[in-house]
Amino acid sequence: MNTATKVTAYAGVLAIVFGGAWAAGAAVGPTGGATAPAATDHGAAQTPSSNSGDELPPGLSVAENGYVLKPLRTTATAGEQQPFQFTIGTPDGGTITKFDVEHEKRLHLVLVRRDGSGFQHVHPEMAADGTWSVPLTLPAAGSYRVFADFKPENGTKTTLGTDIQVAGGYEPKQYDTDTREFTVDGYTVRLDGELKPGAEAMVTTTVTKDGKPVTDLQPYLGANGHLVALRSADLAYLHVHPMDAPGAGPEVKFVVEVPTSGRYRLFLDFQHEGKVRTAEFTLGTTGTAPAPSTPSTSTSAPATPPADDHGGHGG
Ligand SMILES: [Cu+2]
Repeated sequence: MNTATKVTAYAGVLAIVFGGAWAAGAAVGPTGGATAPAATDHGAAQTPSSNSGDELPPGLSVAENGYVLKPLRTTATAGEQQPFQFTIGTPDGGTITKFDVEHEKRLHLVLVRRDGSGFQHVHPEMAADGTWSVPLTLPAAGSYRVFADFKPENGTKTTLGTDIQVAGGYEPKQYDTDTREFTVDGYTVRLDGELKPGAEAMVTTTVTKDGKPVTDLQPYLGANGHLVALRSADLAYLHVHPMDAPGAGPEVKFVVEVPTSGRYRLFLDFQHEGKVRTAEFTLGTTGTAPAPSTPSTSTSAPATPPADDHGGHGG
């Protein structure tokens, strides 16, 4: 137990003696999140729906909420399978070894090249000392963004990001037109719905094979599919909530929070006949952010931004 923790524990005892107001002050005291008190667990950091687009989305920083992503190496060789290893640490140099299971895993690792290509979603294994490891093959040169999505035990759900550099001739891809249909291994996946800046948007993905709807999708990470949405310009990692739906396809629906206008890359992992495949899409926002005080087309539209009653994001 470090000094800060001791101080807080002592403060907690005093708080019981001196009452509630004191407790509130102590709970957000000097611990900095590594020993995150319950008060911040579902607090301000988890309620992102300001309509301004100024709030920083997850995944843009290597350190947040009192956690630090520490890769052991930040370079890799194109086309070679190599272990990618990292720890989740605390600012004072500690290493976190206890994580909650979320979406069936203790940590989700998503990576994509900085141009928006080469998406991978893998699940590293953790050694007893807190070192996470996963074999990775990065197929081509470039800079790859890596996202670690996790929630330490008694901590805050967090997405941290860092980069892996792969030497060689880099031929970036340009995703500047909307792409709503993707074919992989004979499956065609379509994405319907519009992204509106500053609002939550529902998107529907539909999986077909040989022109027929697939109605026996298999659960993957606790849902019929798993969607990752990234802002193209900076690879911000957006809040996505899977929507409960009866049956097993062909439709899988998600709610995506789109903070700003611009273009987004969306990646759907779905499982059928024992194999997970990924469909990818490019989508620009349409329209403008809903103005809180301007009654427009809908007479029933609330004057306030849509409330985020979903808690954390569903990464
Ligand atoms: Cu995952």
